[in-house]
Amino acid sequence: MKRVTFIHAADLHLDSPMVGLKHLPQNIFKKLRESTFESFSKLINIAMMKKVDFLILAGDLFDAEDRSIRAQTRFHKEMEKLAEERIPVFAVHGNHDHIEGEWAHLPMPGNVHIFSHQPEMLKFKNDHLTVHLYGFSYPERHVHSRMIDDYQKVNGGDFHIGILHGHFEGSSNHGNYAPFRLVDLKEKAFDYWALGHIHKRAVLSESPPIIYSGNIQGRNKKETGRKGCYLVELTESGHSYEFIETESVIWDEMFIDASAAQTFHEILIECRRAIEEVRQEQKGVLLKLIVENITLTETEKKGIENGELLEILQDEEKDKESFVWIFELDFKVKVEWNRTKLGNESEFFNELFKQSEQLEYLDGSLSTLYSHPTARRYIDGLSEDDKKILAEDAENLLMHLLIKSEVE
Ligand SMILES: [Mn+2]
Repeated sequence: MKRVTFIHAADLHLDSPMVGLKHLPQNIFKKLRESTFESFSKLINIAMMKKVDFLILAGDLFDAEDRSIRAQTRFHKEMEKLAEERIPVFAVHGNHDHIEGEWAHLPMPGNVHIFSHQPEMLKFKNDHLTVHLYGFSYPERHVHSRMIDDYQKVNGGDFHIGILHGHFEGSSNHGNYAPFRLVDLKEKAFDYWALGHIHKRAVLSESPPIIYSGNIQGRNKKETGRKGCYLVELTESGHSYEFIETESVIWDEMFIDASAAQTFHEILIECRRAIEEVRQEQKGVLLKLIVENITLTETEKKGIENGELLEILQDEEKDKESFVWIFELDFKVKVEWNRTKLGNESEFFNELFKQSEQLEYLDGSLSTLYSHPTARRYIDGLSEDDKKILAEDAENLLMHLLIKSEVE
C-alpha cells in the first residue's frame, strides 16, 4: 500500500527577540532567548526519529525581515542534519520572512526546497510513490490577494498536499494575509493542507485534514499552552495525524481560589502547590498567577499587596533549571456588592453599571492607541470577549476602590 509520512510545522520565528522581557533573571531570559532554537532542534530530532519522508515548514521560519545571521546559521545546521538522513524539506516564506527583506543571504542546503512567489507545484519522489506539493512564498510583507485561487492541481501524483501561509477568513483580525475560506481549500481536492500564520494550533477540517500547526514555541504571554508540530501519515485508504510538543518554555496562566485561606502563610502554600502543578521536567514555565477571593485581614494581606509574596516565590525559582517563574501575580480581594440594590439606591452606581455593560465606548477610549502609526503594527484588535473582560475588570477595579474608600 502506498504510504507517506511527514512533519508539518510552521511559524518557527527563529531568533525572536522576546521584546520587553530583559528584566527577567539572566538564566531565565537566556533560556527564553534560546527557546525558538531549542524547540526547532527538537522538531528536527522528531523528524529523524520518526524517519519521515519529508518535512513541511509553512512560513515564518525567521522572525524578522533582516533574518539574523545567527538564525540562518542555526537553520542551516539543522537542515544539514536532515540532509544526512536524506530527508528533504519543503518550505514557504511568510509575511515575517518574505523574500524581499534585506538580509545577508546564506545559501540553503540542497535538501531544502523553497517555493517561489507564485503558487507552484514541487515533487517528492521515492521508489514507490510521487507526492505533489503546492505552495508559494511571500514576495513582500503584505500579500492581501487571494493566492488560493492560483493553486492548480496537477495530475499524476499519488498524494497532493497544499502549503499555505494565510488567514482563515472570519477567524480573527490577525493580519489579513492571503485569505481563504474552507470551501476554497476543499474544492482543490487535496489530501492534506499544511497551514501557517495563526500561532494557535487548530484543526479546521478532519477530512481532508486542514490544519494550522501553530508555532513551535510560545513567544509571549498571549501564546499560552503546548506548542509543537503534527506528524502526519497519508495512505491510499485514509490518514492519521498526531500533535507532538516541541516547546522548551511554556507560557501559562493559573487561577487560585483563596477563599479558604486565613493567613498569608496559607496563601503562600497554595501558590507553591500551584507552582508544582505546572512544573515541567526539562522545561521552563512562565506563569501568570491570579489569586482570587482573598478574605485576609489587613495585616495578613499586607505581604501580598507590598510584593513580598511575589518576591518569595520568584526567589525560590530563579536558579532552577526547570523553573516556574511568575511574571505576573494578580490578586483580587473578595468584595461583594449587590448590583440591583446599589443601582436602585444611587444614580451614580446605576450609571456606572449601565456604562460597564455598553462595550461601544471602549472603541472610543482605545482609538488613540489603535490609530497610532507604530502601535497599530504590533497589536491585534479586541474581540467581543476581550472587551467584555476589560469592562468587567474596570467595573471590579472601580468597585474595589469605592468600597475600600468607604471602609477606610
Ligand atoms: Mn507567524
